[in-house]
Amino acid sequence: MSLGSDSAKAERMFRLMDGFLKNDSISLQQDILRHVEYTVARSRFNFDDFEAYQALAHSVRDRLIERSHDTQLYFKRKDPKRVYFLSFEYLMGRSLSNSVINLGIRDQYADALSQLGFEFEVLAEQEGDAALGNGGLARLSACQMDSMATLDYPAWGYGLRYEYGLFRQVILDGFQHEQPDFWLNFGNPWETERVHVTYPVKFYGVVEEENLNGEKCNVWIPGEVVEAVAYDNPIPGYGTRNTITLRLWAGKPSDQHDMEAYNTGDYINAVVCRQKAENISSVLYPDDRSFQGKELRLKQQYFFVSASIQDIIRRFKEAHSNFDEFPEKLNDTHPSLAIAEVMRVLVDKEHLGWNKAWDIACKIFSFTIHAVIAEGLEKIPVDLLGSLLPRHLQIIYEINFTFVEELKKRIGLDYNRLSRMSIIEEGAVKSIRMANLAIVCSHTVNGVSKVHSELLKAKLFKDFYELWPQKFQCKTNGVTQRRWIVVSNPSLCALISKWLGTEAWIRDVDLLTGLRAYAADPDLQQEWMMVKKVNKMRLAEYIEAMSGVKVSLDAMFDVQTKRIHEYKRQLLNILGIIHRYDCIKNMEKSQRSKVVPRVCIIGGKAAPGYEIAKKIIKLCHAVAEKINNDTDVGDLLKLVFIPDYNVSVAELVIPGADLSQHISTAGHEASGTGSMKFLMNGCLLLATEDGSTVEIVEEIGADNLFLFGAKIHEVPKLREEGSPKMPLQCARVIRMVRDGYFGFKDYFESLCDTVDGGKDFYLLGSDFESYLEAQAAADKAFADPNKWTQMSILSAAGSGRFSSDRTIRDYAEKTWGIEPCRFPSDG
Ligand code: B1N
Repeated sequence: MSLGSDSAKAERMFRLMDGFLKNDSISLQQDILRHVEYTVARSRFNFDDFEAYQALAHSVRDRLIERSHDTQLYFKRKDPKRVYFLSFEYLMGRSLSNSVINLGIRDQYADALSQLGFEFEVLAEQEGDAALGNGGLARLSACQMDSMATLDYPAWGYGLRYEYGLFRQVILDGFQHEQPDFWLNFGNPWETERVHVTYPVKFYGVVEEENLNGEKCNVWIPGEVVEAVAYDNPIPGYGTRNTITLRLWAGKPSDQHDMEAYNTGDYINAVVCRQKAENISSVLYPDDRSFQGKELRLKQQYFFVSASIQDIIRRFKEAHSNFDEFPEKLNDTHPSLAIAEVMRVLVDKEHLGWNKAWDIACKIFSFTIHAVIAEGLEKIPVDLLGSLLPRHLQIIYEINFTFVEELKKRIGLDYNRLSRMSIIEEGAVKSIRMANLAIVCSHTVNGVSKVHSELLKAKLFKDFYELWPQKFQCKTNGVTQRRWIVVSNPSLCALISKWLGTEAWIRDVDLLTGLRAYAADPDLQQEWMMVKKVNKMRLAEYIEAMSGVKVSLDAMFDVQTKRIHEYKRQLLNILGIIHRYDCIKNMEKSQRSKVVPRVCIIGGKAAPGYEIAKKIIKLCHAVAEKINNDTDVGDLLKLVFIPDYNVSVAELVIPGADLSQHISTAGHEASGTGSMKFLMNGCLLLATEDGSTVEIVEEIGADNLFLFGAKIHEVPKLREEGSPKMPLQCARVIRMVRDGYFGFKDYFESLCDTVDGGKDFYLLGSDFESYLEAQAAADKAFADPNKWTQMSILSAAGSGRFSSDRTIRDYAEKTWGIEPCRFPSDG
């Protein structure tokens, strides 16, 4: 029933539109053809796969919009407490398959398309990825949006609509090159530009003191104004009509600015200025570790925060006057300027007293931190902030002053501690510590796995933990089973539903534990192996198309795909592969039949300025070149690098993996979410006890994965010991690289130095032996297919705890205090 039907006018409109869109085969075909003719503007007698995809996407979009309208109206009517999720990055990937699956009409569309002579899967391949983020943090935001929609929470996501997403990785002669990601060039059928939802965002200028009704107040007179325009992206829930909104902001020139320029007759400059405004949201910073105090980055952060806060307050004021009723979630420190902005709006514009405004701010923010080490924390130089946002700098100083005064009362004049906790860092470059600002104002500070949360309390934010122990919580990350099983692994999805006798696990993932009862059942094992084989076949075809390397399906597919970082230790993996190669080469020919064949697959992007990471990519190619062309080795060992790893490549790679590696130096991965996706797909993990792996072990048992390496508490001592720990095997493979066995001798020198140059900061040497042992254990297990399959089933069966549904429910109940608000319909 339409929500608008309570008025006669709405009733009539509803009738005129013939009710809701219909999902029978003929209606869907008519719809697609109508979009071919009128939206794509091609003749319905002559259109290609891409145009068919566009028409299909528009037809799905219509249904999303319908549901999104219903949801928004329903939220408005019910007026529940809402949550606003602020993240600087989202890795949404493709939307088509995910949308039709969540809407529950995938089969109907597949049928309609086949009647028109098209195949759904082929058209789905036409879609490009929306890659508005770097890696784990950004994909986590996407998974959490899916869960918020599915669990019917009244939530909004906010972010930036980068015109260029994460760069495309092109490999030439084994070297990474970056190319811009023109993802909007062929249009984006999913978004709706809201030309009337725009807000001015101000920069630069000065702050002046003015007298308002006898009271002194600060007035910011900005020097530049840019308009933020909203682009709405519908996020459909699964098994519900609820469809929430991800609102992304893009920069456009402000009329205000243009008019002034026109008045002074500077027409050309006015037009050139239009370009400048659009630059704000033009490009995503492609680095997920090192923090650089760049002006454009800060501008982007404030632009996104200011537009979002204005939008939230506008929506809020439509029905309320008491400001402390909406919770906001800061995803890392990237949006933490929101705190200063809320204070500015409440004090300068709403004219609330400072204390009242601060009370409100402290009630609404919660903060999730994803960093592990101090170097990962954002610090904004005071000079930069002062010139770009002079009023915000004043506000932050004021917040800090009050905080430090309070702190003195609590802890006395312990100047070391006071200076560690201060929001302002004194030093060569005086800076704002954004994490400290976020902690001071937020009611909760969440870590993203148990060990990470403990590390925050014991190390990074020890002082704050001692002050406010109750603020510190753990919300272990999760991923959505809709994207990572239902969309990407349809055969496994069907198999699970068949054996559990229900599809309910797609909304209630704990039901997956039901598979444990059948883990030793030969029939399930047989079917499970078949599913893996089909997925390996798909992956093998892709590998051959991308790299020309033919791989054997009987080999173990051993995958490490993630951003390239020294701490993630792709180098350890490659050195292990060289060792394996060396062993095969030096083995008696008769012994070779005992070797478990492997296809080693590595993929991931290096930040453009990260030299060592780029050398790791080159080394991978150089080693692959040698191994793959060595007839002595044949199918016993292959190494392939998958270029341009992104969400849609992950959807192909993960279901086809037998083994996956999560081998960061202990204490360096805050959580890691890739492992959860592999786990759900029945892939066995070879891992260090870091981040969320520790909880995965709790859930599936140490017998069902291959653990190795130093534990977190052992790392500092091992670092002190340094190179003496370097085992012979490791020294030998490094020597091979140094001696030019794989070519590029000089180029790899500095890479080798990171291991045997005396520091070995990431402990490749000291973990090398146990890494090889874990690899040997994996080989042994793989040689027994029934045992392996049982472990695989138990991995998937234990993956329920790592669903983002669990994470989001936890946030909603324990942190945000919000409740589901479900549109009353079974559609
Ligand atoms: O966030 C993920 C975790 O699973 C990973 O362990 C963690 O490394 C990752 C600056 C980051 N931490 N920090 C970032 C991203 C973008 C950027 O511009 C930092 N990403 C992580 C999800 O919790």
